[in-house]
Amino acid sequence: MATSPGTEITAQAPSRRIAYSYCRICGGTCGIKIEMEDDRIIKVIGDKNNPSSEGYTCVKGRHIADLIYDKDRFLQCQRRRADGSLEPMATKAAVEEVGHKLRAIIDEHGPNSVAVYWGTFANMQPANWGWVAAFLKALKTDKFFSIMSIDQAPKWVAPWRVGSWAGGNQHARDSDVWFLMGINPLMSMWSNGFGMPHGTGRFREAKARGIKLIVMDPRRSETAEFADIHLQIRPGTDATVLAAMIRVILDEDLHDKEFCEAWVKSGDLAKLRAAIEQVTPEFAARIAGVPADDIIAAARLFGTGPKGMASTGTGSNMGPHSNIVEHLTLCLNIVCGRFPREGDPVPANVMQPQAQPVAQVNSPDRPWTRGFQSRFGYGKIGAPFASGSWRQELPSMSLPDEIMEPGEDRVRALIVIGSNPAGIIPDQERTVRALKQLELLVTMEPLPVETARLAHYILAPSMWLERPEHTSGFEYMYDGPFAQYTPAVIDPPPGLWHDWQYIGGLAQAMGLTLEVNGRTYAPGDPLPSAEEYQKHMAEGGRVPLDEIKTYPHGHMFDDLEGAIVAPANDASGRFELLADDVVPEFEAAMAHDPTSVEHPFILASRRVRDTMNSTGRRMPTLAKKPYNPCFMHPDDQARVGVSEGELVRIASEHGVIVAVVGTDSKLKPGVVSITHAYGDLPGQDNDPRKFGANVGRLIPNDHLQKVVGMPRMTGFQVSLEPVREV
Ligand SMILES: Nc1nc2c(c(=O)[nH]1)N[C@H]1C(S)=C(S)[C@@H](COP(=O)(O)OP(=O)(O)OC[C@H]3O[C@@H](n4cnc5c(=O)[nH]c(N)nc54)[C@H](O)[C@@H]3O)O[C@H]1N2
Ligand SMILES: Nc1nc2c(c(=O)[nH]1)N[C@H]1C(S)=C(S)[C@@H](COP(=O)(O)OP(=O)(O)OC[C@H]3O[C@@H](n4cnc5c(=O)[nH]c(N)nc54)[C@H](O)[C@@H]3O)O[C@H]1N2
Ligand code: SF4
Ligand SMILES: [Mo]
Repeated sequence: MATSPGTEITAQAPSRRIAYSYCRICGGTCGIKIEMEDDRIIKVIGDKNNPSSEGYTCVKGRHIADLIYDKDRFLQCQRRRADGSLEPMATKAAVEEVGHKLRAIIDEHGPNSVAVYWGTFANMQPANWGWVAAFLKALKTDKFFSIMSIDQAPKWVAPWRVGSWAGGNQHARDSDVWFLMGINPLMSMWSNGFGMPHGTGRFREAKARGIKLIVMDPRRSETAEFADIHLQIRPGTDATVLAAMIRVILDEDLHDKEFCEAWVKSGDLAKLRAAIEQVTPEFAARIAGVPADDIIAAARLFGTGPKGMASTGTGSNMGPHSNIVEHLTLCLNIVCGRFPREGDPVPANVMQPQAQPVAQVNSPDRPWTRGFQSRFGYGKIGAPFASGSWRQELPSMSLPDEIMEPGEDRVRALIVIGSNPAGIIPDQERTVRALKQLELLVTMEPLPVETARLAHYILAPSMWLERPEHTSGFEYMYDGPFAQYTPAVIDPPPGLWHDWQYIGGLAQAMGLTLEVNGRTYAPGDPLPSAEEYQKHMAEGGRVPLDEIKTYPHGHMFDDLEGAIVAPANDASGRFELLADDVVPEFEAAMAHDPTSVEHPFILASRRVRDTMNSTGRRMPTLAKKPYNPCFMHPDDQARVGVSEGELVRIASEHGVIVAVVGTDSKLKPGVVSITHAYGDLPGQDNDPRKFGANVGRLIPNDHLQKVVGMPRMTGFQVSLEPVREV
């Protein structure tokens, strides 16, 4: 019998295989089950057997392969020709050419003429941390910048100025109350002490266990839906509400007197109380636009505890007085004594060494006043008191000045790792103008985003599932002692390197010797393989990597014992609740009154599920629309005279953008909310329906917050008017 045409051709069945791994698009690190045909990913779903994420994934994770196979991905390194077009280059040749150019710039202008910019996807690969730290050290440059200084940098300022508790933090798992401000972990997976939520299950469990939730957010966010008390404030008014809550707690004697007596600088409690004398719940209610009774109820609920902390996210850390918001959050936790005490258990680390918590205060310090001081008035700042922290950086908002202002140590070359600064640093026009003045802009970037379109060289990296990786760097985010290792599920496109290999390669091409994880790599030395390096990184962890590898779905190491908080060995440290240099900022925050200005709307920052900052924004399988709507309450749409899908002109004190109207009835009326990292390069994005709008253009580069220069990215006044299309 003759075979029909086609049967012969398919005689060899495609080879199918299943792999387990975890998604690395956001900090959720959700377990995934990957189906492949002939080594090409055809389907990704949640891994039900992953004990951390329990099968949860979001649309981004399920479509991770679409990003990896994006038709616009750079499959080779690129060099820009004089006519502006790109030409592909062999990887090694590109690395050597860039290395030699960097060397020449440093030889002529000194190490501080070369800067490094570190972004979200540098951070999402813990392998980068050691290599970049070693690279910066070998380069001898002070010019390191990262997204942290336009993200949650007040978390670096406040604990240095107030002091920090060496005994660690309390955990939501066994707390009675938790206060979440300006954070939406159900969507962002950014947990900040609450434990990665992975869908609504964890919140339901926590609520069933009896935890009370206070959520402060101008939007009835996915997280706020679970709140016992939702303080739907005007954006930018967090500090006033926090001050009023502290006032209620002190006046009603709900604070932890013993803790304050032992650990707060003598007289500081009275000093703080005197400073908030005017900030009654009624006063805060008027500023924030919420009932005074709700502020009082939130203060009582939190103050009664007895256990549980207040924690903040970007919404609270991006406002006009963000240093003070974080300061008062810390004060609230201190006043209520919400820290583990001597003898209390602290959760176990798995792949990280277990630090010994101690029941004492690390006294305030101001490390930014020592060492390198930039021409623009900044010292270097990094995470306080974190053991092994390598980040010491300058504010993002000073990068344009560093590039554009003539001077001895002007930045002439910039190496960008996993970031899109041309799209995400506020005051986009100024940022882009600066980037265009660089002699050398090199970006490690898989996609033709704004920064890549300005770069002289693009070093094309591997992407998520093309790398072996483990979760050691995310341990602090999990709800329990979880760890997972994943091999590379597919190979990177031929010839492409991992980001950290580019760093190692650039160093070698520059003649630099790097010391990484106790090993030395001189020019010409072979770099470790990706698997070997994962092993180096796991050295010193509590559970050996080989054991972690036996659990392909990851494992909750519930048997591991945590640490016990040790008695103080130096009880002299004290928290300072209102140091002299904090007072002017504090007074300005308390004077903040958004009701006193003419413009009728306040803009709030937000994230959306479909995209990770600028990643995925024009991916039709991910983002429902290729633009970022300006979300408005239906009442506000009627007020302005616009409806969903129409265009609206948004004007701030600094700039004007045109966006497409979206509807969100969960927003506080009077507040509009729009996500960042959309739009295009200035002058190239005439169609908001195709590209969206860049919110950063509404924000001035005014270095608003002391120490880190955080700009005001939420809680600023805008006016809206319809754009009549013909
Ligand atoms: N899907 C998705 N996930 C992400 C990201 C993403 O782009 N998409 N980005 C990642 C990054 S880089 C980060 S840093 C984290 C951030 O994680 P989160 O801080 O949780 O970020 P958001 O989801 O924007 O939540 C911030 C909340 O603050 C509210 N808000 C805005 N202004 C104010 C204000 O003035 N005061 C108060 N109290 N609330 C305010 C907003 O309405 C919003 O609900 O998320 C990460 N995860
Ligand atoms: N107005 C306003 N501005 C904001 C914010 C806001 O809320 N409002 N949020 C701020 C915050 S919190 C942050 S974190 C920043 C985000 O700023 P960025 O970190 O710059 O934002 P991303 O879009 O996540 O940029 C990451 C880049 O890495 C690329 N990438 C993806 N995978 C890889 C990889 O494996 N290797 C490498 N080398 N690159 C990869 C992506 O294509 C993308 O271009 O934006 C900040 N800017
Ligand atoms: S992007 Fe989605 S699937 Fe991936 S880790 Fe984050 S929440 Fe999980
Ligand atoms: Mo961020």
